[in-house]
Amino acid sequence: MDQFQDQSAAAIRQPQAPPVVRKWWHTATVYQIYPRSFCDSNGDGIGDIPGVTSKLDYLKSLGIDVIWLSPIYKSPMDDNGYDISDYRDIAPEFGTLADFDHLVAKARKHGIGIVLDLVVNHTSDEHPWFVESRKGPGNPFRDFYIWRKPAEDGGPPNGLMSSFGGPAWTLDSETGEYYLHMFSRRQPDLNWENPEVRREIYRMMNWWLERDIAGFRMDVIDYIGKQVDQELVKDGPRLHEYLQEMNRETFGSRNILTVGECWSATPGSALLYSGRDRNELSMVFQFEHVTQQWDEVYGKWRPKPFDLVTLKSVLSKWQYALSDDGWNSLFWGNHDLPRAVSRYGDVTGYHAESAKMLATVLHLMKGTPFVYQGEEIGMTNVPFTTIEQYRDIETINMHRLHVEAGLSPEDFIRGANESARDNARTPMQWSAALHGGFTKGVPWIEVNANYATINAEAAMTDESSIWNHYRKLIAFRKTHPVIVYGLYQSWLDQHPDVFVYTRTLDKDRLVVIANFTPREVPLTVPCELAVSGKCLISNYEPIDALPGENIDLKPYEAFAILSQGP
Ligand code: TEU
Ligand code: CA
Repeated sequence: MDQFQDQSAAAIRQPQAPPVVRKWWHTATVYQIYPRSFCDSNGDGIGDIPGVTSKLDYLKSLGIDVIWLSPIYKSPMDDNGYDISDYRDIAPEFGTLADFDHLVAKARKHGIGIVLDLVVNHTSDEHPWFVESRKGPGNPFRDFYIWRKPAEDGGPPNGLMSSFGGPAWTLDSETGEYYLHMFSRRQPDLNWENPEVRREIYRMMNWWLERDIAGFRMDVIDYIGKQVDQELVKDGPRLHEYLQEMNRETFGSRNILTVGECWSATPGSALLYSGRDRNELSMVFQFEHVTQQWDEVYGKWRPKPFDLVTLKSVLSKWQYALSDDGWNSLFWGNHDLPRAVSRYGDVTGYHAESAKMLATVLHLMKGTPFVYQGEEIGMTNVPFTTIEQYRDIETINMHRLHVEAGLSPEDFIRGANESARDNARTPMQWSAALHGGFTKGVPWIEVNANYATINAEAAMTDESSIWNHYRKLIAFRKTHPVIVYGLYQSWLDQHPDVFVYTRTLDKDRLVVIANFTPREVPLTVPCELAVSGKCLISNYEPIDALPGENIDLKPYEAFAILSQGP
């Protein structure tokens, strides 16, 4: 026992049987593709579906099972496709329906399923439903969206605010009423209380399911039960009723993966979404480990200093809460978040070590891991210096609002360098060729200048690369049930520098130890963790035994030791 071992009270939990119903996605690893930034096949500077298809061999050799494709539907691209104007067609810059069908079929041949992004909280203002809706109260589509009369002073009906800044209401001069948009004014919110809206969405979902997709990632799905007049948006009273209806009417009888994006999820609500008898979703994305790092006032634009004790407490809380029922998603990054290695690692001193450490910690937890494109080669945040280099509507809007409110442009850029969504959206770095091999034309957003050293081609030929580390972790999930179903327990919760946890299944025990700092850290190993076995993975020399005494961890050192009983 040492000073950091504070959990003797939480006596060692007894390993128990794995969940009765095993699902294919329990052993799967998902890879997220942001199509615009992945691979451009025709030189117009924009990634596209044939580009994705051309990289299936790459993804196969990484070992992933599922691709989550960010939206590829027809869209004016106000929010890069999260504003859909036709749910049953593909954006021309991304290709055609035939290209999509070809991708699905070819991916299946590689053993890879395609998960589509389902964006049904809102549409584009160019969607024919909205074009009709805004014609006026008599129109049959009026109630497809959320219209309200102005407040008495003529202003917005209430105080709801858009995620992208400013009021969530825009006055439509045509009819003198306001419509709701929780995101940009070009993304009007659908009215889920209208049964016809729900019916149309379910028909559309079934149309895609017939095309043999492997599932849906559901954009801001915790918004659909909103009660606008109560200013209640997330986790509204009818949310779970709608999800159960959706499940019944669409994918319930199919063996697919569904994951809801739920910024409001708590361990309690996650059990409602993903509990075994709930007939809702496979799992949700929760964001507590992300938002606990945000400033109370300025949010992500002024992140707090990294605090490992808090991060561990959040991740462990979720591991414990969904230990016997429900299922966790595991992720460090996505297309909205900064690059993981920039946020949690050290890109200057220990780029490879820290990227591998992060992968080790995440992939050996219980849940389904999600890898965001480029994470597997350690892509980093991009050091843009002016607002003109950014493309994201959120960043551009927030820049205007913050600068108007008195923030200096330099301070804003400093925050954007850490938190802007474009950090994740610079093109995938394939090789040391011009523009990182992403395009033969001019990329829609600048490539990160570090592509000369950080690129897939270099990573794949280097036995000790971050890429090969990911590859091993992804493969172990297939061969080691303890990674998939083992009981999770955390250790040394108050230790400020080191993350320690164990996974236990039958006679198998995995001990995972990770140093989250660029310093050497001496560690007193709790005697319960003394083990000898074999080193499953490490980012320095393999270690296959732990004495129940002091060890010295190298900067960002992370390893896992597997002991298998008789
Ligand atoms: O994101 C939901 C969302 O709330 C984000 O806007 C989030 O608050 C922000 O990115 C944090 O920095 C989803 C999609 O993932 C995002 O890309 C879309 O812009 C948004 O919905 C609207 O569809
Ligand atoms: Ca293209």
